Amino acid sequence: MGPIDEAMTKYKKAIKAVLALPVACTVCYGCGQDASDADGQEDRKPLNIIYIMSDDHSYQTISAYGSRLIETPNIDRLADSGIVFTNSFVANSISGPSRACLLTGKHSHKNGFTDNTRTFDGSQQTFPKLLRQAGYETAVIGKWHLTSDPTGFDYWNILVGQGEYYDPVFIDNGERKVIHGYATDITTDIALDWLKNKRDPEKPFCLLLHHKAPHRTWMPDTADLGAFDDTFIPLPENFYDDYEGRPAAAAQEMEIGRDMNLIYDLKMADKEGTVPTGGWLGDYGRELYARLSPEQKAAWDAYYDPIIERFKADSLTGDALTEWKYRRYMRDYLSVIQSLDRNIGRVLDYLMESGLWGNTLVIYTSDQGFYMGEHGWFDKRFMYEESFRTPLLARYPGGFHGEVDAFVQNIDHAPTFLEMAGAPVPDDIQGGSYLSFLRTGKVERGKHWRKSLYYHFYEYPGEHSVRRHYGVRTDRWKLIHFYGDDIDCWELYDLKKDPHEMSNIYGSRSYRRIQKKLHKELRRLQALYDDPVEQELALGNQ
Ligand code: SGN
Ligand code: CA
Repeated sequence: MGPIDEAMTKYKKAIKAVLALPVACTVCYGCGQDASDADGQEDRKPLNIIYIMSDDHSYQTISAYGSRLIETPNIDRLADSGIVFTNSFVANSISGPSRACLLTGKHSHKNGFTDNTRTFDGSQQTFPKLLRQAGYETAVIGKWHLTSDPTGFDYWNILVGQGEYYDPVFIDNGERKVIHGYATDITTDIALDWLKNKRDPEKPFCLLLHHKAPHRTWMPDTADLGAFDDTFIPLPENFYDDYEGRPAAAAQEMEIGRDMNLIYDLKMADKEGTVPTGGWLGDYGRELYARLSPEQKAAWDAYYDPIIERFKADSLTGDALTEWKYRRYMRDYLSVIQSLDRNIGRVLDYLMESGLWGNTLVIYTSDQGFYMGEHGWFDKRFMYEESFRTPLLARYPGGFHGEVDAFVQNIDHAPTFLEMAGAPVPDDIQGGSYLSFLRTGKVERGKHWRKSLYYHFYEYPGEHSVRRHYGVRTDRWKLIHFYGDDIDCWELYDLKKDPHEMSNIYGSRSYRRIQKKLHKELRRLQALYDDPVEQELALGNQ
């Protein structure tokens, strides 16, 4: 065990000891004690909610999920005293749609925000509006990405569109302001300021704290440049995938080797301009660099210039170039996570210092998962595991501590928060409340929990060329239908035998029975969620 490992073990022990301290108060919003512990009864006042969501953070890069690439000690603090959901998924693996699912508790075809080109209809029912009616104060800070202005929030201060890493523009309740600094720090500063100085301390609150990090193009904070240069980064087992039997996987445009831009994504903009820009993306990459302040540029140059020189001297080609790109991508991505984790620590520290830790539900998740080189990819979109899954950790004061393997999906947050607030959950919400998992780790007695998940992705034609598809996943099987003018293809995976989804067994005689069962389950889910796509396609094909 090296010195860093030893320090980590000590740190984790110390944190566990603090978290295990007995606590007693039920009545106030600021004493720091676990609300439900005082007399063995539930809290009489509703808990606050802090929902922290990052953008494109893979479970593969969280130590609580067993990452060997990075330690995320602050995100792990939620695991140390709360729940790691080991089967957490999204309904549509892309930002805007994921956010619309969160707000409405409904699948994309019901909330209307099916892909990133849409504008969210802010007049519809959302959980922040319902929480407000139940007496909560609500705020959203950071990435919003739904085009229309937020509705249902007492306070909103959001990034424009995707947002920038450096000197980002925020829209503060309608007013645009450029803020000097690094997006993850600034988003956290704004959130802490709201918690400390702006909210009404008499009311329970719900804060949605949405980070831009670690979205493309993975620009680290100057403080974290080079933090992972000595980390061993192995290639994923299926890095060199040939996509045999999977035409949609073969048709994507998100391969690290072919599609990742040297300048835009990997920051190889040399001063002489000899590294080819690879089109407009590279030009845009040069612009991003040009926009840095002199101090930011100096830190950037000190780190990247020697790497650029070495890169030029090595003149890599073929697999060597692809693997170099992969490791550069990963080192930047991990550095961005380091800042994210540090900033989550700032929020948790404040909750502990202020006493809010004892009566606040804290969630950490991402808008979807992300490829860390699996199948040779970056980005998301597919119903394959790495992007269908999303990390989810939750710490409910006085609640369950451990792993929960029930299937949860991002449409479940809305009903959970409403139930927790004692507000009615409208019938048209499609997700289920996971409150009993938070409290006891189990499904409520006498109730059933889902055994299968429904997924539907729509953004095609679109960036990265992932075809439209829908599907069903059970604990062992996954059935997917890719559809559209240029594709009509079913895929079936046995996740037990083939966890990396390399072998499409659809149509194989030995799996005929399970295939039939999954088609039936898919039809059941499409009827349950009222998504008529399969019927529409069948009609179109007649
Ligand atoms: C941008 C990125 C894409 C990414 C989408 C969606 N390109 O368009 O790589 O898939 O966002 O991401 S970039 O050139 O602008 O970086 S999402 O998480 O916001 O849905
Ligand atoms: Ca995203």
